[in-house]
Amino acid sequence: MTTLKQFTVKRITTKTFILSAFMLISSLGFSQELVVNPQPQQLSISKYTSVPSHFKVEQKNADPATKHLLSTFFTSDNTASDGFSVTIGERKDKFSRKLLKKVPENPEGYYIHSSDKAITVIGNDVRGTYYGVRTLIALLQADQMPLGEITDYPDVTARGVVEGFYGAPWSFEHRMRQIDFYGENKLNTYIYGPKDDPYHSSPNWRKAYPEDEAAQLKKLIDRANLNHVDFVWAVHPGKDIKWTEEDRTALLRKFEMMYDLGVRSYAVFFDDISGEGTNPSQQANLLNYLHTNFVKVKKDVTPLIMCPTEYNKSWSKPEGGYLETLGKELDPSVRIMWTGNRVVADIDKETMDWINNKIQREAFIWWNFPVSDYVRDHLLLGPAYGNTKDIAKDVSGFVSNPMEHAESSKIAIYGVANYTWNMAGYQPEQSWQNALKVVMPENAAALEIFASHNSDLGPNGHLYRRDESVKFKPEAEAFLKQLKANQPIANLDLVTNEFNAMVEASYILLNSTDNPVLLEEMRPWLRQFKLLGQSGLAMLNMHKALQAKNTTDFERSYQAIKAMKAEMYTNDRKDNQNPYQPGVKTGTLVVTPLIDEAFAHLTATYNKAFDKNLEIVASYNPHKLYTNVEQLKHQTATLKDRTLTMNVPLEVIRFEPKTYFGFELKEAAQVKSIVFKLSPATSYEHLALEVSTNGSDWTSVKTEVKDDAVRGAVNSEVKYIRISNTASKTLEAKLEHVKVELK
Ligand code: LOG
Repeated sequence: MTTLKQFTVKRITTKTFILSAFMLISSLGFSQELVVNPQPQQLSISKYTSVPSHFKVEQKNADPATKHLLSTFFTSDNTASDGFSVTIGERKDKFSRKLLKKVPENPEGYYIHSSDKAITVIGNDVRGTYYGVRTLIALLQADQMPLGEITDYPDVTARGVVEGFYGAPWSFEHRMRQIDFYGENKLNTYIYGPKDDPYHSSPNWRKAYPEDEAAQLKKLIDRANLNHVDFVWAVHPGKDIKWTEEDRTALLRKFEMMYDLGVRSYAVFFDDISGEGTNPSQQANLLNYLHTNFVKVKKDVTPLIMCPTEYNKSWSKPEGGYLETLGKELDPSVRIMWTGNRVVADIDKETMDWINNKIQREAFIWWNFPVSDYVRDHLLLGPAYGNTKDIAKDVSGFVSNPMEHAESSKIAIYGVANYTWNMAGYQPEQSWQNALKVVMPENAAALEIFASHNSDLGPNGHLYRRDESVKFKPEAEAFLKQLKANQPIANLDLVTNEFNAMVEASYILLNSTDNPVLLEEMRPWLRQFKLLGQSGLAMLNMHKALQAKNTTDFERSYQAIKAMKAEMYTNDRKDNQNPYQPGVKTGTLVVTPLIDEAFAHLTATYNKAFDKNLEIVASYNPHKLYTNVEQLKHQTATLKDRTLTMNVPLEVIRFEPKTYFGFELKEAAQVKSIVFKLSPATSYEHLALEVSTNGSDWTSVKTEVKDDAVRGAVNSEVKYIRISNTASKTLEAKLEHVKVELK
C-alpha cells in the first residue's frame, strides 16, 4: 500500500503537481499551463481520462463562498441534468460511510474521490469543502482528468499575509486582487496592519475611518469572506496609548466599529514603539480585557493576535523578562507573533523551541519576506526559501510581510502558500517557477530572466541577503577569472547569451500586455535592467575590440557604457524617489559587479597597451558609517551628489550612554552642514555633535534646532563626525535622518 502510494505520488510529481495541462482559455484565446497550488498532501491517481463536457452538480452544504466558487466554473454552458455527477458537501452532510472514513480529520481538510462515473468532494468542515472545490476545479481544467483519490489538509493553521510594512499602503484595487489570490492558493489569513494607515496607528486609532474608507474596508471584508480568508484588522496603539479606562474603552469602541464593518478577527501590534506602551503587564491586561469583553461576548470572533514589542530574539532583554511576562499573563488563547532570531530572519526548529518555551504557546510567525521597506530601491522577486520543513507543529500561524509592490509580492506569497500547506513537500525553486507562470502566463520565460537577477536586497542593516543570478553566477566568475588571466574566454557564448537574454526579456516585458498591474510596478526596474544588459554587451564588445586591437570600436563601446551608466544614474535619481532608499537598483549581486569589474579591467588593459588615459568610472561610496550603536552597525551610507546620508532603520533605536553615530570620511574634507532628526524630537538635550580629524581629539559643534531637526555648521576640514549620547541613561528613539552636506 505504502509503496503504491509513493509510486503514485511520485508519478504525479512529474506529471500533475504542475498538473501539466495546457488548457485553452477560449475567451482569451491563448493556452495556459495549469498548476495546483498548494501541492496536495496525498494523491493516489490510477489513471487519466478525458474531461467530461457536461456536469450535474450537487452542493449539499449551504456555504455561499463555495456556491459562488462553483458558479465561476459550472455555468449553463457545461451543466446538464444528465451530465457527469459532481457531489460536494461536508462531513456532516449525508455521504456513504465508506467515503466518510477517508475524510481527514484535520481542520480545513478535504477528500476527493474521482471515478469514471462520478466525483465526490467531502470537506472536514466548511473551509475544507471550499478548498476541495478549489482543487476540483483545477482537476477539471486539466487536459486529462485524473481518476483516484486526494486526501488533503494544511500543515499550518493560519496561513497568509500581514500587510505590515512601512511605506505606501496597498491600494483598494490591489487588496481586492490579493484577497482573490489568497483564496486561489488556499491562504486563509490577511492581517491588515499597514504602518502608514493613520487609523491603524497613533493618534487616529481611536477614531472611526472616514466614510469612504470604511465603505472600501467593508468591500474588502466581503471579498475576504467570499475567498474564505479571515480579514484580521490590526491596531497599532502603542505609540501614545495611556493605560487608562478611557483608552481601553476607546479601543473597545474601535473594535465595535470594525465589527460593524464585518471584521471578525483582530490583532493588536506593539512593535516599533518606545515608552509607556512597551509595558508587558499592561499589554497583557489590555489584550485580556479585549478577550473577555469583546471576543467572548461576540462569540463569532476568532482568537486575538498580538505583536509584542520584543518581537525577535536579538531584541529580547533577558533582564526585563518581557516575554516571560506575556507568556504568563496573557490569556492562553491569544496568539503571539514572532519574527525569529532577528527582525528579518528565516525560521527553524531552534527558533521555535526558544520562543515557544518563553511564551508558553506556539508563536505566530511574522516572516519579514519579501518586505522591502528597508531596501526600497530593490525588487525582491526570488523564491521563498530558508525556513526549515520541521516547524509545522510549532507554529500557530505563519504570515509573510510583503513589499509595498503588491502584485510583485505574489511571487513570494505563492511560495508561502505552498510551504505553509505542505511543508515536507515544499520545493522553493519549483514553486517559484510555477508562481512566475501564474502571475504572467504568457511571458513567464522573460519574467524568469528578470526575476532571477532581482532577488537580493543588497547590503542592509538587517543583514538579510538572498541568492541572486543563481545559474549565471558560476559563469560570471569563470568569465572574470579568464579575463583577468588574459586567457581565451571559454564561456563567452554563454555570457553573451545571458546579456542578450536580459535585453530581450526587458523588451518583451516592457511591451507585454500579460499582466499590466505587475508591469506597472516593475517598469522602472525593467528600464534599468535593459540598460544593464546593454552595458554587458558593450563590455563584451570592448573585449572583442581589444583582442582585435581595434581602438575605434573599443573607444566607441567604452563611451557607450559610460552613456548607459549616465542614463541609469539619471533614472536612479528620477524614479522611485522615496525618502529612505530612493532610486532603482537591479542585478546588484552578480551582474552589475561583473560588468563593473570587467569594464575597469578592460579599460586599464587598454590604457596600458595603447598608452591612453581613459577614465575608469566607479560608482561606489568611499565614506563609511562611524558608530558603536549595536542596531546601527550594519547600516549603510549613501552618497548622492554631495550629500552623505545614513540609511536609517525603521525601528526604535537604543542609544546607550557613551554611544555615538556618524560618519568616517575617506579623507578629511570641508563639510558644509550636518543635520539629524530623532523622533520624538524631545531628547536632544544630551546629544552632542562633534567632529575630529583623527578620531581621538574631538571638537564640539554649535547646533540649533529647526523643524524638529538639529543642525550644525562646520568651518574646517574634518574626517570624523559623530553624535554622542552624553547622558548616563539609555535614550530610546527613532532615527529619522542623518545627513552631511559636503562642500
Ligand atoms: C516592523 C515592520 C517592518 C519590518 C521590516 C515587525 C514586527 N515590525 O523593524 O513593520 O515592515 O520590520 O522593515 C519592522 O517586523 N520593524
